[in-house]
Amino acid sequence: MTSEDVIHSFFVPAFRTKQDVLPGRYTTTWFTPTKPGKYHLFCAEYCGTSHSGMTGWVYVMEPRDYQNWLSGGATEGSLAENGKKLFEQLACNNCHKEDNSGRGPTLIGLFGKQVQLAGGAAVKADEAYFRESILQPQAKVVSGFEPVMPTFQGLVTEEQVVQLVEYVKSLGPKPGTGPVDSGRKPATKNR
Ligand SMILES: [Cu+2]
Repeated sequence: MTSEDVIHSFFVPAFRTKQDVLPGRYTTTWFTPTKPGKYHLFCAEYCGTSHSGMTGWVYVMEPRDYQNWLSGGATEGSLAENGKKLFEQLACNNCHKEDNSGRGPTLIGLFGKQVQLAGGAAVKADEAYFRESILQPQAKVVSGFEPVMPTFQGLVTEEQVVQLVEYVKSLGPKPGTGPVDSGRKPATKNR
C-alpha cells in the first residue's frame, strides 16, 4: 500500500488490523480471516475533507465461492500482468530493453538489488525507488546512463504506478545473481 498525498491508515476493525499508508513508502499488511462475510474497512487517519467517505468492504469467501468469483471475470489479470501491458503501451520497453542495450537500464532481475547511481551513491531497488523513478526519473540516475527519461507524473494514475511497480518486481531478481552492475562506464561530460 502507498499514498499519493497524505498519511492514511488501512483499518479493518473486525480483523483488529491497522496499518498506516504513507506517501513515498510501501507498506504491507496481511491477515487470515476465519469467517466468510463482508467486513467494513476504514481510513483511520484523518486525511482531509473526504476522510469520512474513505471506506470500503473486505469480502471473505469460501475457496469455492472465491474461484467462482475469479472465473466470473471480476478481475482482469494480476497487477503485474496489467503492468506489463502498460509497460508496452507506454513504450517503456523502447528504452528499458531486456539485453541492456537501450537508453535506460534493463529492469530484468533488478528488484531488491543495490543500484549504483551517477555521482557514486547507491540505492536499494525497492518499491519506493521504482515509484520515484517513474514519477521523478531525474531524482536517482543510474550510473552509466544519461538523465533522459521523461516524468510520468500526471500521465499514469496511482493505480497504474502500482501495476508498473508490480511488473518490475515480477522481473526478478533471478536467483544466484550478484549485485546489479549497469554494465556501462560512467557517462562523461565531453561525450
Ligand atoms: Cu484517508
